[in-house]
Amino acid sequence: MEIIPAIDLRGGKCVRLYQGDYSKETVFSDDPVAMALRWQETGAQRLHLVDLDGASEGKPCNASVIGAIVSRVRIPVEVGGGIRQIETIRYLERLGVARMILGTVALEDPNLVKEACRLFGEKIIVSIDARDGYVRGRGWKEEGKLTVAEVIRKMESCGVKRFVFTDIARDGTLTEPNFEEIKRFRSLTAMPVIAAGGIASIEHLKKLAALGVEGAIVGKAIYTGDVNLREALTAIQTRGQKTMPKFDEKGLIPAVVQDANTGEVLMMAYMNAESLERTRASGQAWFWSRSRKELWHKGATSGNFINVKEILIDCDLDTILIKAEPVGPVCHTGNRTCFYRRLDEV
Ligand code: AMZ
Repeated sequence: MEIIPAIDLRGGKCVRLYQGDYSKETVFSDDPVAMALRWQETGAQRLHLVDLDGASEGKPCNASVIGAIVSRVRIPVEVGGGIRQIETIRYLERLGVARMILGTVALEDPNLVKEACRLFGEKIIVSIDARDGYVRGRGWKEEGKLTVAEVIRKMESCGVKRFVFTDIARDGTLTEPNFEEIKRFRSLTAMPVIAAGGIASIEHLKKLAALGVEGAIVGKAIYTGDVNLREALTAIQTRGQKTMPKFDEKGLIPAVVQDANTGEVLMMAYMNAESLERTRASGQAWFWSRSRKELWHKGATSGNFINVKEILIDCDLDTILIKAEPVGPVCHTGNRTCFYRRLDEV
C-alpha cells in the first residue's frame, strides 16, 4: 500500500481543516514547497495536493504554489481542488502534475469527466468525499444528493480508473478511518481505491493495507507527529502498482497452490485482500470461503495447514500462485491433491 502525504493549500500556506470545515483551520507551514521536499526526503513516493481555495471557489487559486512544488520535487504529484474544466486539467498536466483529481464535476458534470478520461486516461482520478453516505462537492459545504454507490457506478461508466474515498466526518479528526465504509467502498468497485480521513496511527495504516486499498492519504497525523512518516513507510511495505493484485468485482482473486518441492498442483481457492494479508503475515495459507462467506484458515479444523514458501502473481496480476509445503493431504477427501480425478471419470 502506498502512503501518500497530503499538502492542503489555503492562501499559499499548508493547512489542515477539521472535517473539511473552512472555519476550523490549523496552519502547519508558511512554506508548502519546503514541506513537499521534507516529505520527499522522508521517503514518500507520491504527494497529494489539495487546493482548498480552489475547491471552494471552483477554480485553481494556489496554482503558483502547485507549480513551485511540482518543479522542485522528483516524485509524482496528484492535485485536486477547483478542477472544473478541461483547460484546467491541460494546464496542470503542462505544469507536470501526474494525476488530476476531480470532485465536484463528478457530481455536476459527468460528461466533462468522460471527456477528461478520454483525453487523459489514467491521469484522471475521481474523489468521492462522503458524509452520512452522500457525496459532497464544492468544498463539502452543501449536503450531498447522490449516494457513494451511485457516484461510483456513474463514474465507472465515464471511464474513471481510480478513486479516492474520503470520509468527511473523520477527516482531520485523528480518530480512526471508517474501516467499514472503506470496506464497503472496495466491494462496490474493482478499481483501485485510495482511502483518506481519520488516519492517526501506523496500526490504522496496517488495517487499511489489509482491506486491500491501493493507497492511504495521511494528513494531519504526519503534521502533529501522531504518525512518523518514515516509520510508517518502513512498516508498510510499499508495493508498486505493478504488483498490486487485481481482485475481481467481488473482491476475490483465485489462488493456485503448488507443492514447492515436487511442483504438483494441489488445490485452488479464492483469496480476498484480508486473507492474502493474513497469508503474508502468518506464513500459512488463508482463503475466503465463498460458501461460508468467511475467512478460512486452511487446516484450522483438520490440522492440514499449508506452509507458504513463496507467493507469486501472474503476468496480468489476476491469479496468485502459492508455492507451499503442505502439512498433510490438502484435499478434504484425504487425497494429497484436490486434482486426483480425470474429468472423464467424474
Ligand atoms: O476539506 C475540504 N472542505 C475539501 C477538500 N479537501 N473540499 C474539497 N476537498 C478536496 C477533495 C478533492 O481532492 O477531496 O478537493 C478536491 C475536489 O475539488 P473539486 O473542486 O473538484 O470539488
